[in-house]
Amino acid sequence: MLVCFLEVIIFTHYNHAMEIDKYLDIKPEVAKALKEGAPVVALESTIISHGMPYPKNVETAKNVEQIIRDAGAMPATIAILEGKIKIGLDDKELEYLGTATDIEKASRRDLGHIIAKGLNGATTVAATMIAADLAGIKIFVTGGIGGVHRGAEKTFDISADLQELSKTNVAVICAGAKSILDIGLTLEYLETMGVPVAGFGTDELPAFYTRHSGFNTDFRYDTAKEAAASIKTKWDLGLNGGMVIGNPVPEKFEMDKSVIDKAIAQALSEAEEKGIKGKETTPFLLDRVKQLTGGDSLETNIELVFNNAKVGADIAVEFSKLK
Ligand code: PSU
Ligand code: MN
Repeated sequence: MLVCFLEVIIFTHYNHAMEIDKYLDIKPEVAKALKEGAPVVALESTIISHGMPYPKNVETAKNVEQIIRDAGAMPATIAILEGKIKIGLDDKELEYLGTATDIEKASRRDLGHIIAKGLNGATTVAATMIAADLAGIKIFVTGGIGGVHRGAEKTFDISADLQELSKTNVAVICAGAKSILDIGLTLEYLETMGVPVAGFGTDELPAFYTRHSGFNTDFRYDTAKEAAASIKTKWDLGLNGGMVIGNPVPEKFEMDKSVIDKAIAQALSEAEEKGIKGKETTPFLLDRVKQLTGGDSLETNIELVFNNAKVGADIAVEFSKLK
């Protein structure tokens, strides 16, 4: 009876693994690093397809990968291409993501549909976490996470990124959340869902373009080693879910708070006027803020991602030593 029970468990588990394999396409150098337990860093693709203009988007994606390699880790940019979950992209694929117009924004809800139809998708934070977890990657670097939108008490607009952080075991290194969101409510939501939020070298959650949001984080880590130990301990305790590590943009690339606040206020009122809803909201706001602030915000955006890549790679290196 026990043997039979175990067989069912093992068989079901094996079957699930087989089914996943047919959807996943892991780049050989990434597969090798994972097999050896070497440090690997996941990267999202929405930032390439929807977040920055060409050619800066592709240039940035390549530079981010190089920064991660230089810090001793293996980069794995994640996207859905022709219905396959690609873990690790080559230069041609990065170029395609940065130029093509048939790339859908893919979050948790969209994955099954996009993959079944053989379509292309740029993965959000939530979807990148899911894909990274399937491949066995535990550390993920991005620019900013989604969150609770301003006025969410009326619109119910809360990013699926937050639910994902409560259940999928991937740590996210980011520059906090843009103030297109309600940062205070985002932190309340994460607290309710049991997601730890830490500042890297700061007591505050950064506000993406600026180093300060006025909201303190729960914890502060000053070294990659401390951050890695905290992540490892959480999962050792069986506490599922991710962790947010907020890394502020370097001071010399920070934006002027009044400039960015003004652009955000205008973008929000335009979104309301136009009745923008659902998955269009975040891309609309990001795009308007970008246009209203001109080249400055793009420069800041690029620099903060570089900074996150270095810190994320250092954390991945420390994390790999703990296993
Ligand atoms: N915030 C940013 N830049 C981004 C995003 C958010 O500052 O590129 C993207 C990320 O991919 C994030 C997604 O996961 O938007 C959240 O979208 P939504 O709010 O629709 O869940
Ligand atoms: Mn939303």
